[in-house]
Amino acid sequence: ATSSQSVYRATTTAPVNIAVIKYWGKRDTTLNLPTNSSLSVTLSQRSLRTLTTASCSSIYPAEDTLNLNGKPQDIQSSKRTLACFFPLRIVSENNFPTAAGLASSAAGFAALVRAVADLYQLPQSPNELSRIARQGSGSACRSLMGGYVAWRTGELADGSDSLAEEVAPASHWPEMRALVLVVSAEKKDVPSTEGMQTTVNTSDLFATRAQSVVPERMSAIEAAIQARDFPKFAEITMRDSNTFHATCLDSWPPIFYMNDVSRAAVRLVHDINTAVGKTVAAYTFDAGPNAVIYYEEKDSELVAGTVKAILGANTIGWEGAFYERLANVT
Ligand code: 2P0
Repeated sequence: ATSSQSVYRATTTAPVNIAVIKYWGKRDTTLNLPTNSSLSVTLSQRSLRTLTTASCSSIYPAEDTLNLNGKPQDIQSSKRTLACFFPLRIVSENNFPTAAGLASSAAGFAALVRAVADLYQLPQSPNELSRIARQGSGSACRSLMGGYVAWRTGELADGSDSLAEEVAPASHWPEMRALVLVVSAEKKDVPSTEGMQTTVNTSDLFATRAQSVVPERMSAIEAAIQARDFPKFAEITMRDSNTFHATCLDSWPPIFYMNDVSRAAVRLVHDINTAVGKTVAAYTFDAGPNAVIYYEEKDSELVAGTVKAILGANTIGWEGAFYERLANVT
């Protein structure tokens, strides 16, 4: 092919991140600015990841296209996708269920922004790219970095200081493990964007969570991560998941993301911790019934083994029921 017919391509992957301090609520829906800061653990890309190729060529038709999981997508009607776009052809694939509360939009928009930045060889740092990814999906800004990542709510009206930053690399706490329990691969009933605005507009508990509960938890969990204090990290993680789901229940009409299997996982984790007399496991749930259980490698047999033995029959998967991940990004 002559150079005028060349196709320029960049392929990248981005990981899923699972929040331990949850993002829920926007103070600006256009710029996608959150009402509170959040903090997450980035999972390894060995299984839960988005693979995206961005390409451009003079031989392509003028229109931008996006193909997700083998199907052409209607991007012209999706303002959030267009906000991240140049004239391009994008092909993206998740190796896990899309929109099932497994952070597919986080990995998806992070991979999209990174692929486009790589294609055009843009000099921006991951922190700067996080500002773009945030406008696709809030949680996506935290998937541009590995390890422990905070998304600072920021104070400026234009959102320029609402960015993600690495709190600690994965190598800081190499014993950390995450077990992803796939309870359902169905698309969630209430999409996050819609659910969080219902909560912002109707829940009485919400303001307390955003204004006083979360800021204290952010400092406390950052200190726990720096000190590799698993019991502290675990308690804050479990409490924040519970508070987030409490504001969902307090919304009007109420929003339910957890189901009976999710609640069985909560009880089981508390039973394990009570039985051994210390906190060795922590659960967290996003906008869906699937559980992520954090534990340390030394407790793998006890935690992952017990959870698999007791809840294995109640979980489903797309390649088996369990997905064990190191919180390491390559
Ligand atoms: C989080 N979640 O911090 C929280 C916890 C779900 C529960 O971020 O509207 O898909 O696209 O900015 O990022 C899911 O919400 O929402 C989410 P948008 P997003 O991970």
